Amino acid sequence: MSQTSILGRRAFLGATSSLLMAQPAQQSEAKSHGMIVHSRKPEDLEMPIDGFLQAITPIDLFYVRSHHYTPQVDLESYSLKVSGEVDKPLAISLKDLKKLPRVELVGVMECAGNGRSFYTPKMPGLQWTHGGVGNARWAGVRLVDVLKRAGIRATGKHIVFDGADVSVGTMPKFQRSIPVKKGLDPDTMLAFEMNGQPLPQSHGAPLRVVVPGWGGDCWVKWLTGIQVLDREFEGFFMKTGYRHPGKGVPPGTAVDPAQMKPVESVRVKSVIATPKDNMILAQGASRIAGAAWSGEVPLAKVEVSTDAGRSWAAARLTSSNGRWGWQTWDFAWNAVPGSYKVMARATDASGYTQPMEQEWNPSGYLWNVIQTVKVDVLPLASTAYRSSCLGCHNEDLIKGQKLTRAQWEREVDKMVRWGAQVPADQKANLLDFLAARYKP
Ligand code: HEC
Ligand SMILES: Nc1nc2c(c(=O)[nH]1)N[C@H]1C(S)=C(S)[C@@H](COP(=O)(O)O)O[C@H]1N2
Ligand SMILES: [Mo]
Repeated sequence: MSQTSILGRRAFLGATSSLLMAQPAQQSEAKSHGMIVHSRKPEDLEMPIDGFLQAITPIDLFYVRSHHYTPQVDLESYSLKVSGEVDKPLAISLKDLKKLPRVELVGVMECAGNGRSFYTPKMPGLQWTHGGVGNARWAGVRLVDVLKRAGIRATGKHIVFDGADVSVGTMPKFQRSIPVKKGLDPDTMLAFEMNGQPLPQSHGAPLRVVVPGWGGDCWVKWLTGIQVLDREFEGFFMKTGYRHPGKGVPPGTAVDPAQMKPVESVRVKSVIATPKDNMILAQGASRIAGAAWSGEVPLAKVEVSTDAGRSWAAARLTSSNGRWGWQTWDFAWNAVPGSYKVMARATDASGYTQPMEQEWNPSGYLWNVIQTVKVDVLPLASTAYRSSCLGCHNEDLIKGQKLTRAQWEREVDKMVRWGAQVPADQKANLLDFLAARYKP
């Protein structure tokens, strides 16, 4: 309670003391266009569901998750400090960093809390739906090359990253450590480019960590410091935040943080971008499509069901984003009139498939329950409903009615007087449809 009021107050002061805060505020306005805004300051933006149709997420649709206000890092004075269990502590300028071999990969980054809003019972935290995830082309240098230059010692077991963002109030700094094994992986990067552009401010300019396959919380932004430790980092975001029991627990239970492990790999998951929930489709050829990804264990396949999970058929992967990227997928559906529960499920190379039921955990991390999209497929004739009735208003006005066929006829006649166009040969069909669907 007191935490929120502190935040609220600061946000308020920030907004009114115009000049000082003007720049970050404007930036989030620009970026938030077309996004689901969870918070403007700190900046927390979610990608809308259509984003899952894109093989690479454009920067202006890429989600943003910042625990603190977005810092502006001064490039002139910037240097990356490397310290701890190393023989030669370093302070490297960006220019020198860029002299190391350049590497690139397409990598999906998913916030550990993505999908939190779907858990029951609810828990505090950003109420992400599907879009706390994005897939970008990252370019930079290998973390291992930097660590080698600093002469990492055998005593080094964990690597903690520090960013330039300053804590809001007395909230702990955002710092995360990863085990040395993952840090030495040639795919773990320090990125200064995203989708061929200099890393944008919201995404960590000038430098961020890229930890392929692992939750976004490890991908520290505005990176200023790397410290090699002989044990796991003991800060708040390791010991209290971003911990998972490693299995489902009875919904609503409190679990001792000591019984949980830091979130590392994300889990295999697929999202349906089209059709959307509660859509009305015309019978015939229809497209079911979306994106799927996995973490440490590679994605193996995506399947689609149109009968609530009773039977499954393979979807076609339509991108080639490599080992760490998400893949877009597509399924050609010959839709016959009826009501459907459309689902997609992804399976990883170990044979693990997304679950049908939630496996609850206290902070609502790693949601990957199979998504269900309800759609109604109408006979071609009843598509008169779509073309004649959903032009001026949507279904909301119609849904609430419980009318007999005779009442529907009077209603349709009234709409025709108001400008609706109902072809004469389709009126009977339309009335059958309305009377069957919205009846007393
Ligand atoms: C030319 C525009 C237009 C079209 C097309 C149209 N409607 Fe309406 N409809 C309206 C308006 C305007 C209202 C009244 C909104 C209000 O008063 O809040 C309305 C209201 C309704 C209502 C709420 C009850 C009522 O009578 O106010 C129903 C049910 C309805 N429409 C059904 C239909 C059906 C079924 C069709 C297809 C045959 C249709 N509408 C097509 C304009 C249209
Ligand atoms: N310095 C810093 N790095 C950070 C964060 C942060 O708040 N501060 N948020 C982390 C979290 S929780 C996620 S999910 C990703 C989000 O990265 P994005 O905003 O580029 O999508 O950044 C991570 N890196
Ligand atoms: Mo996150």
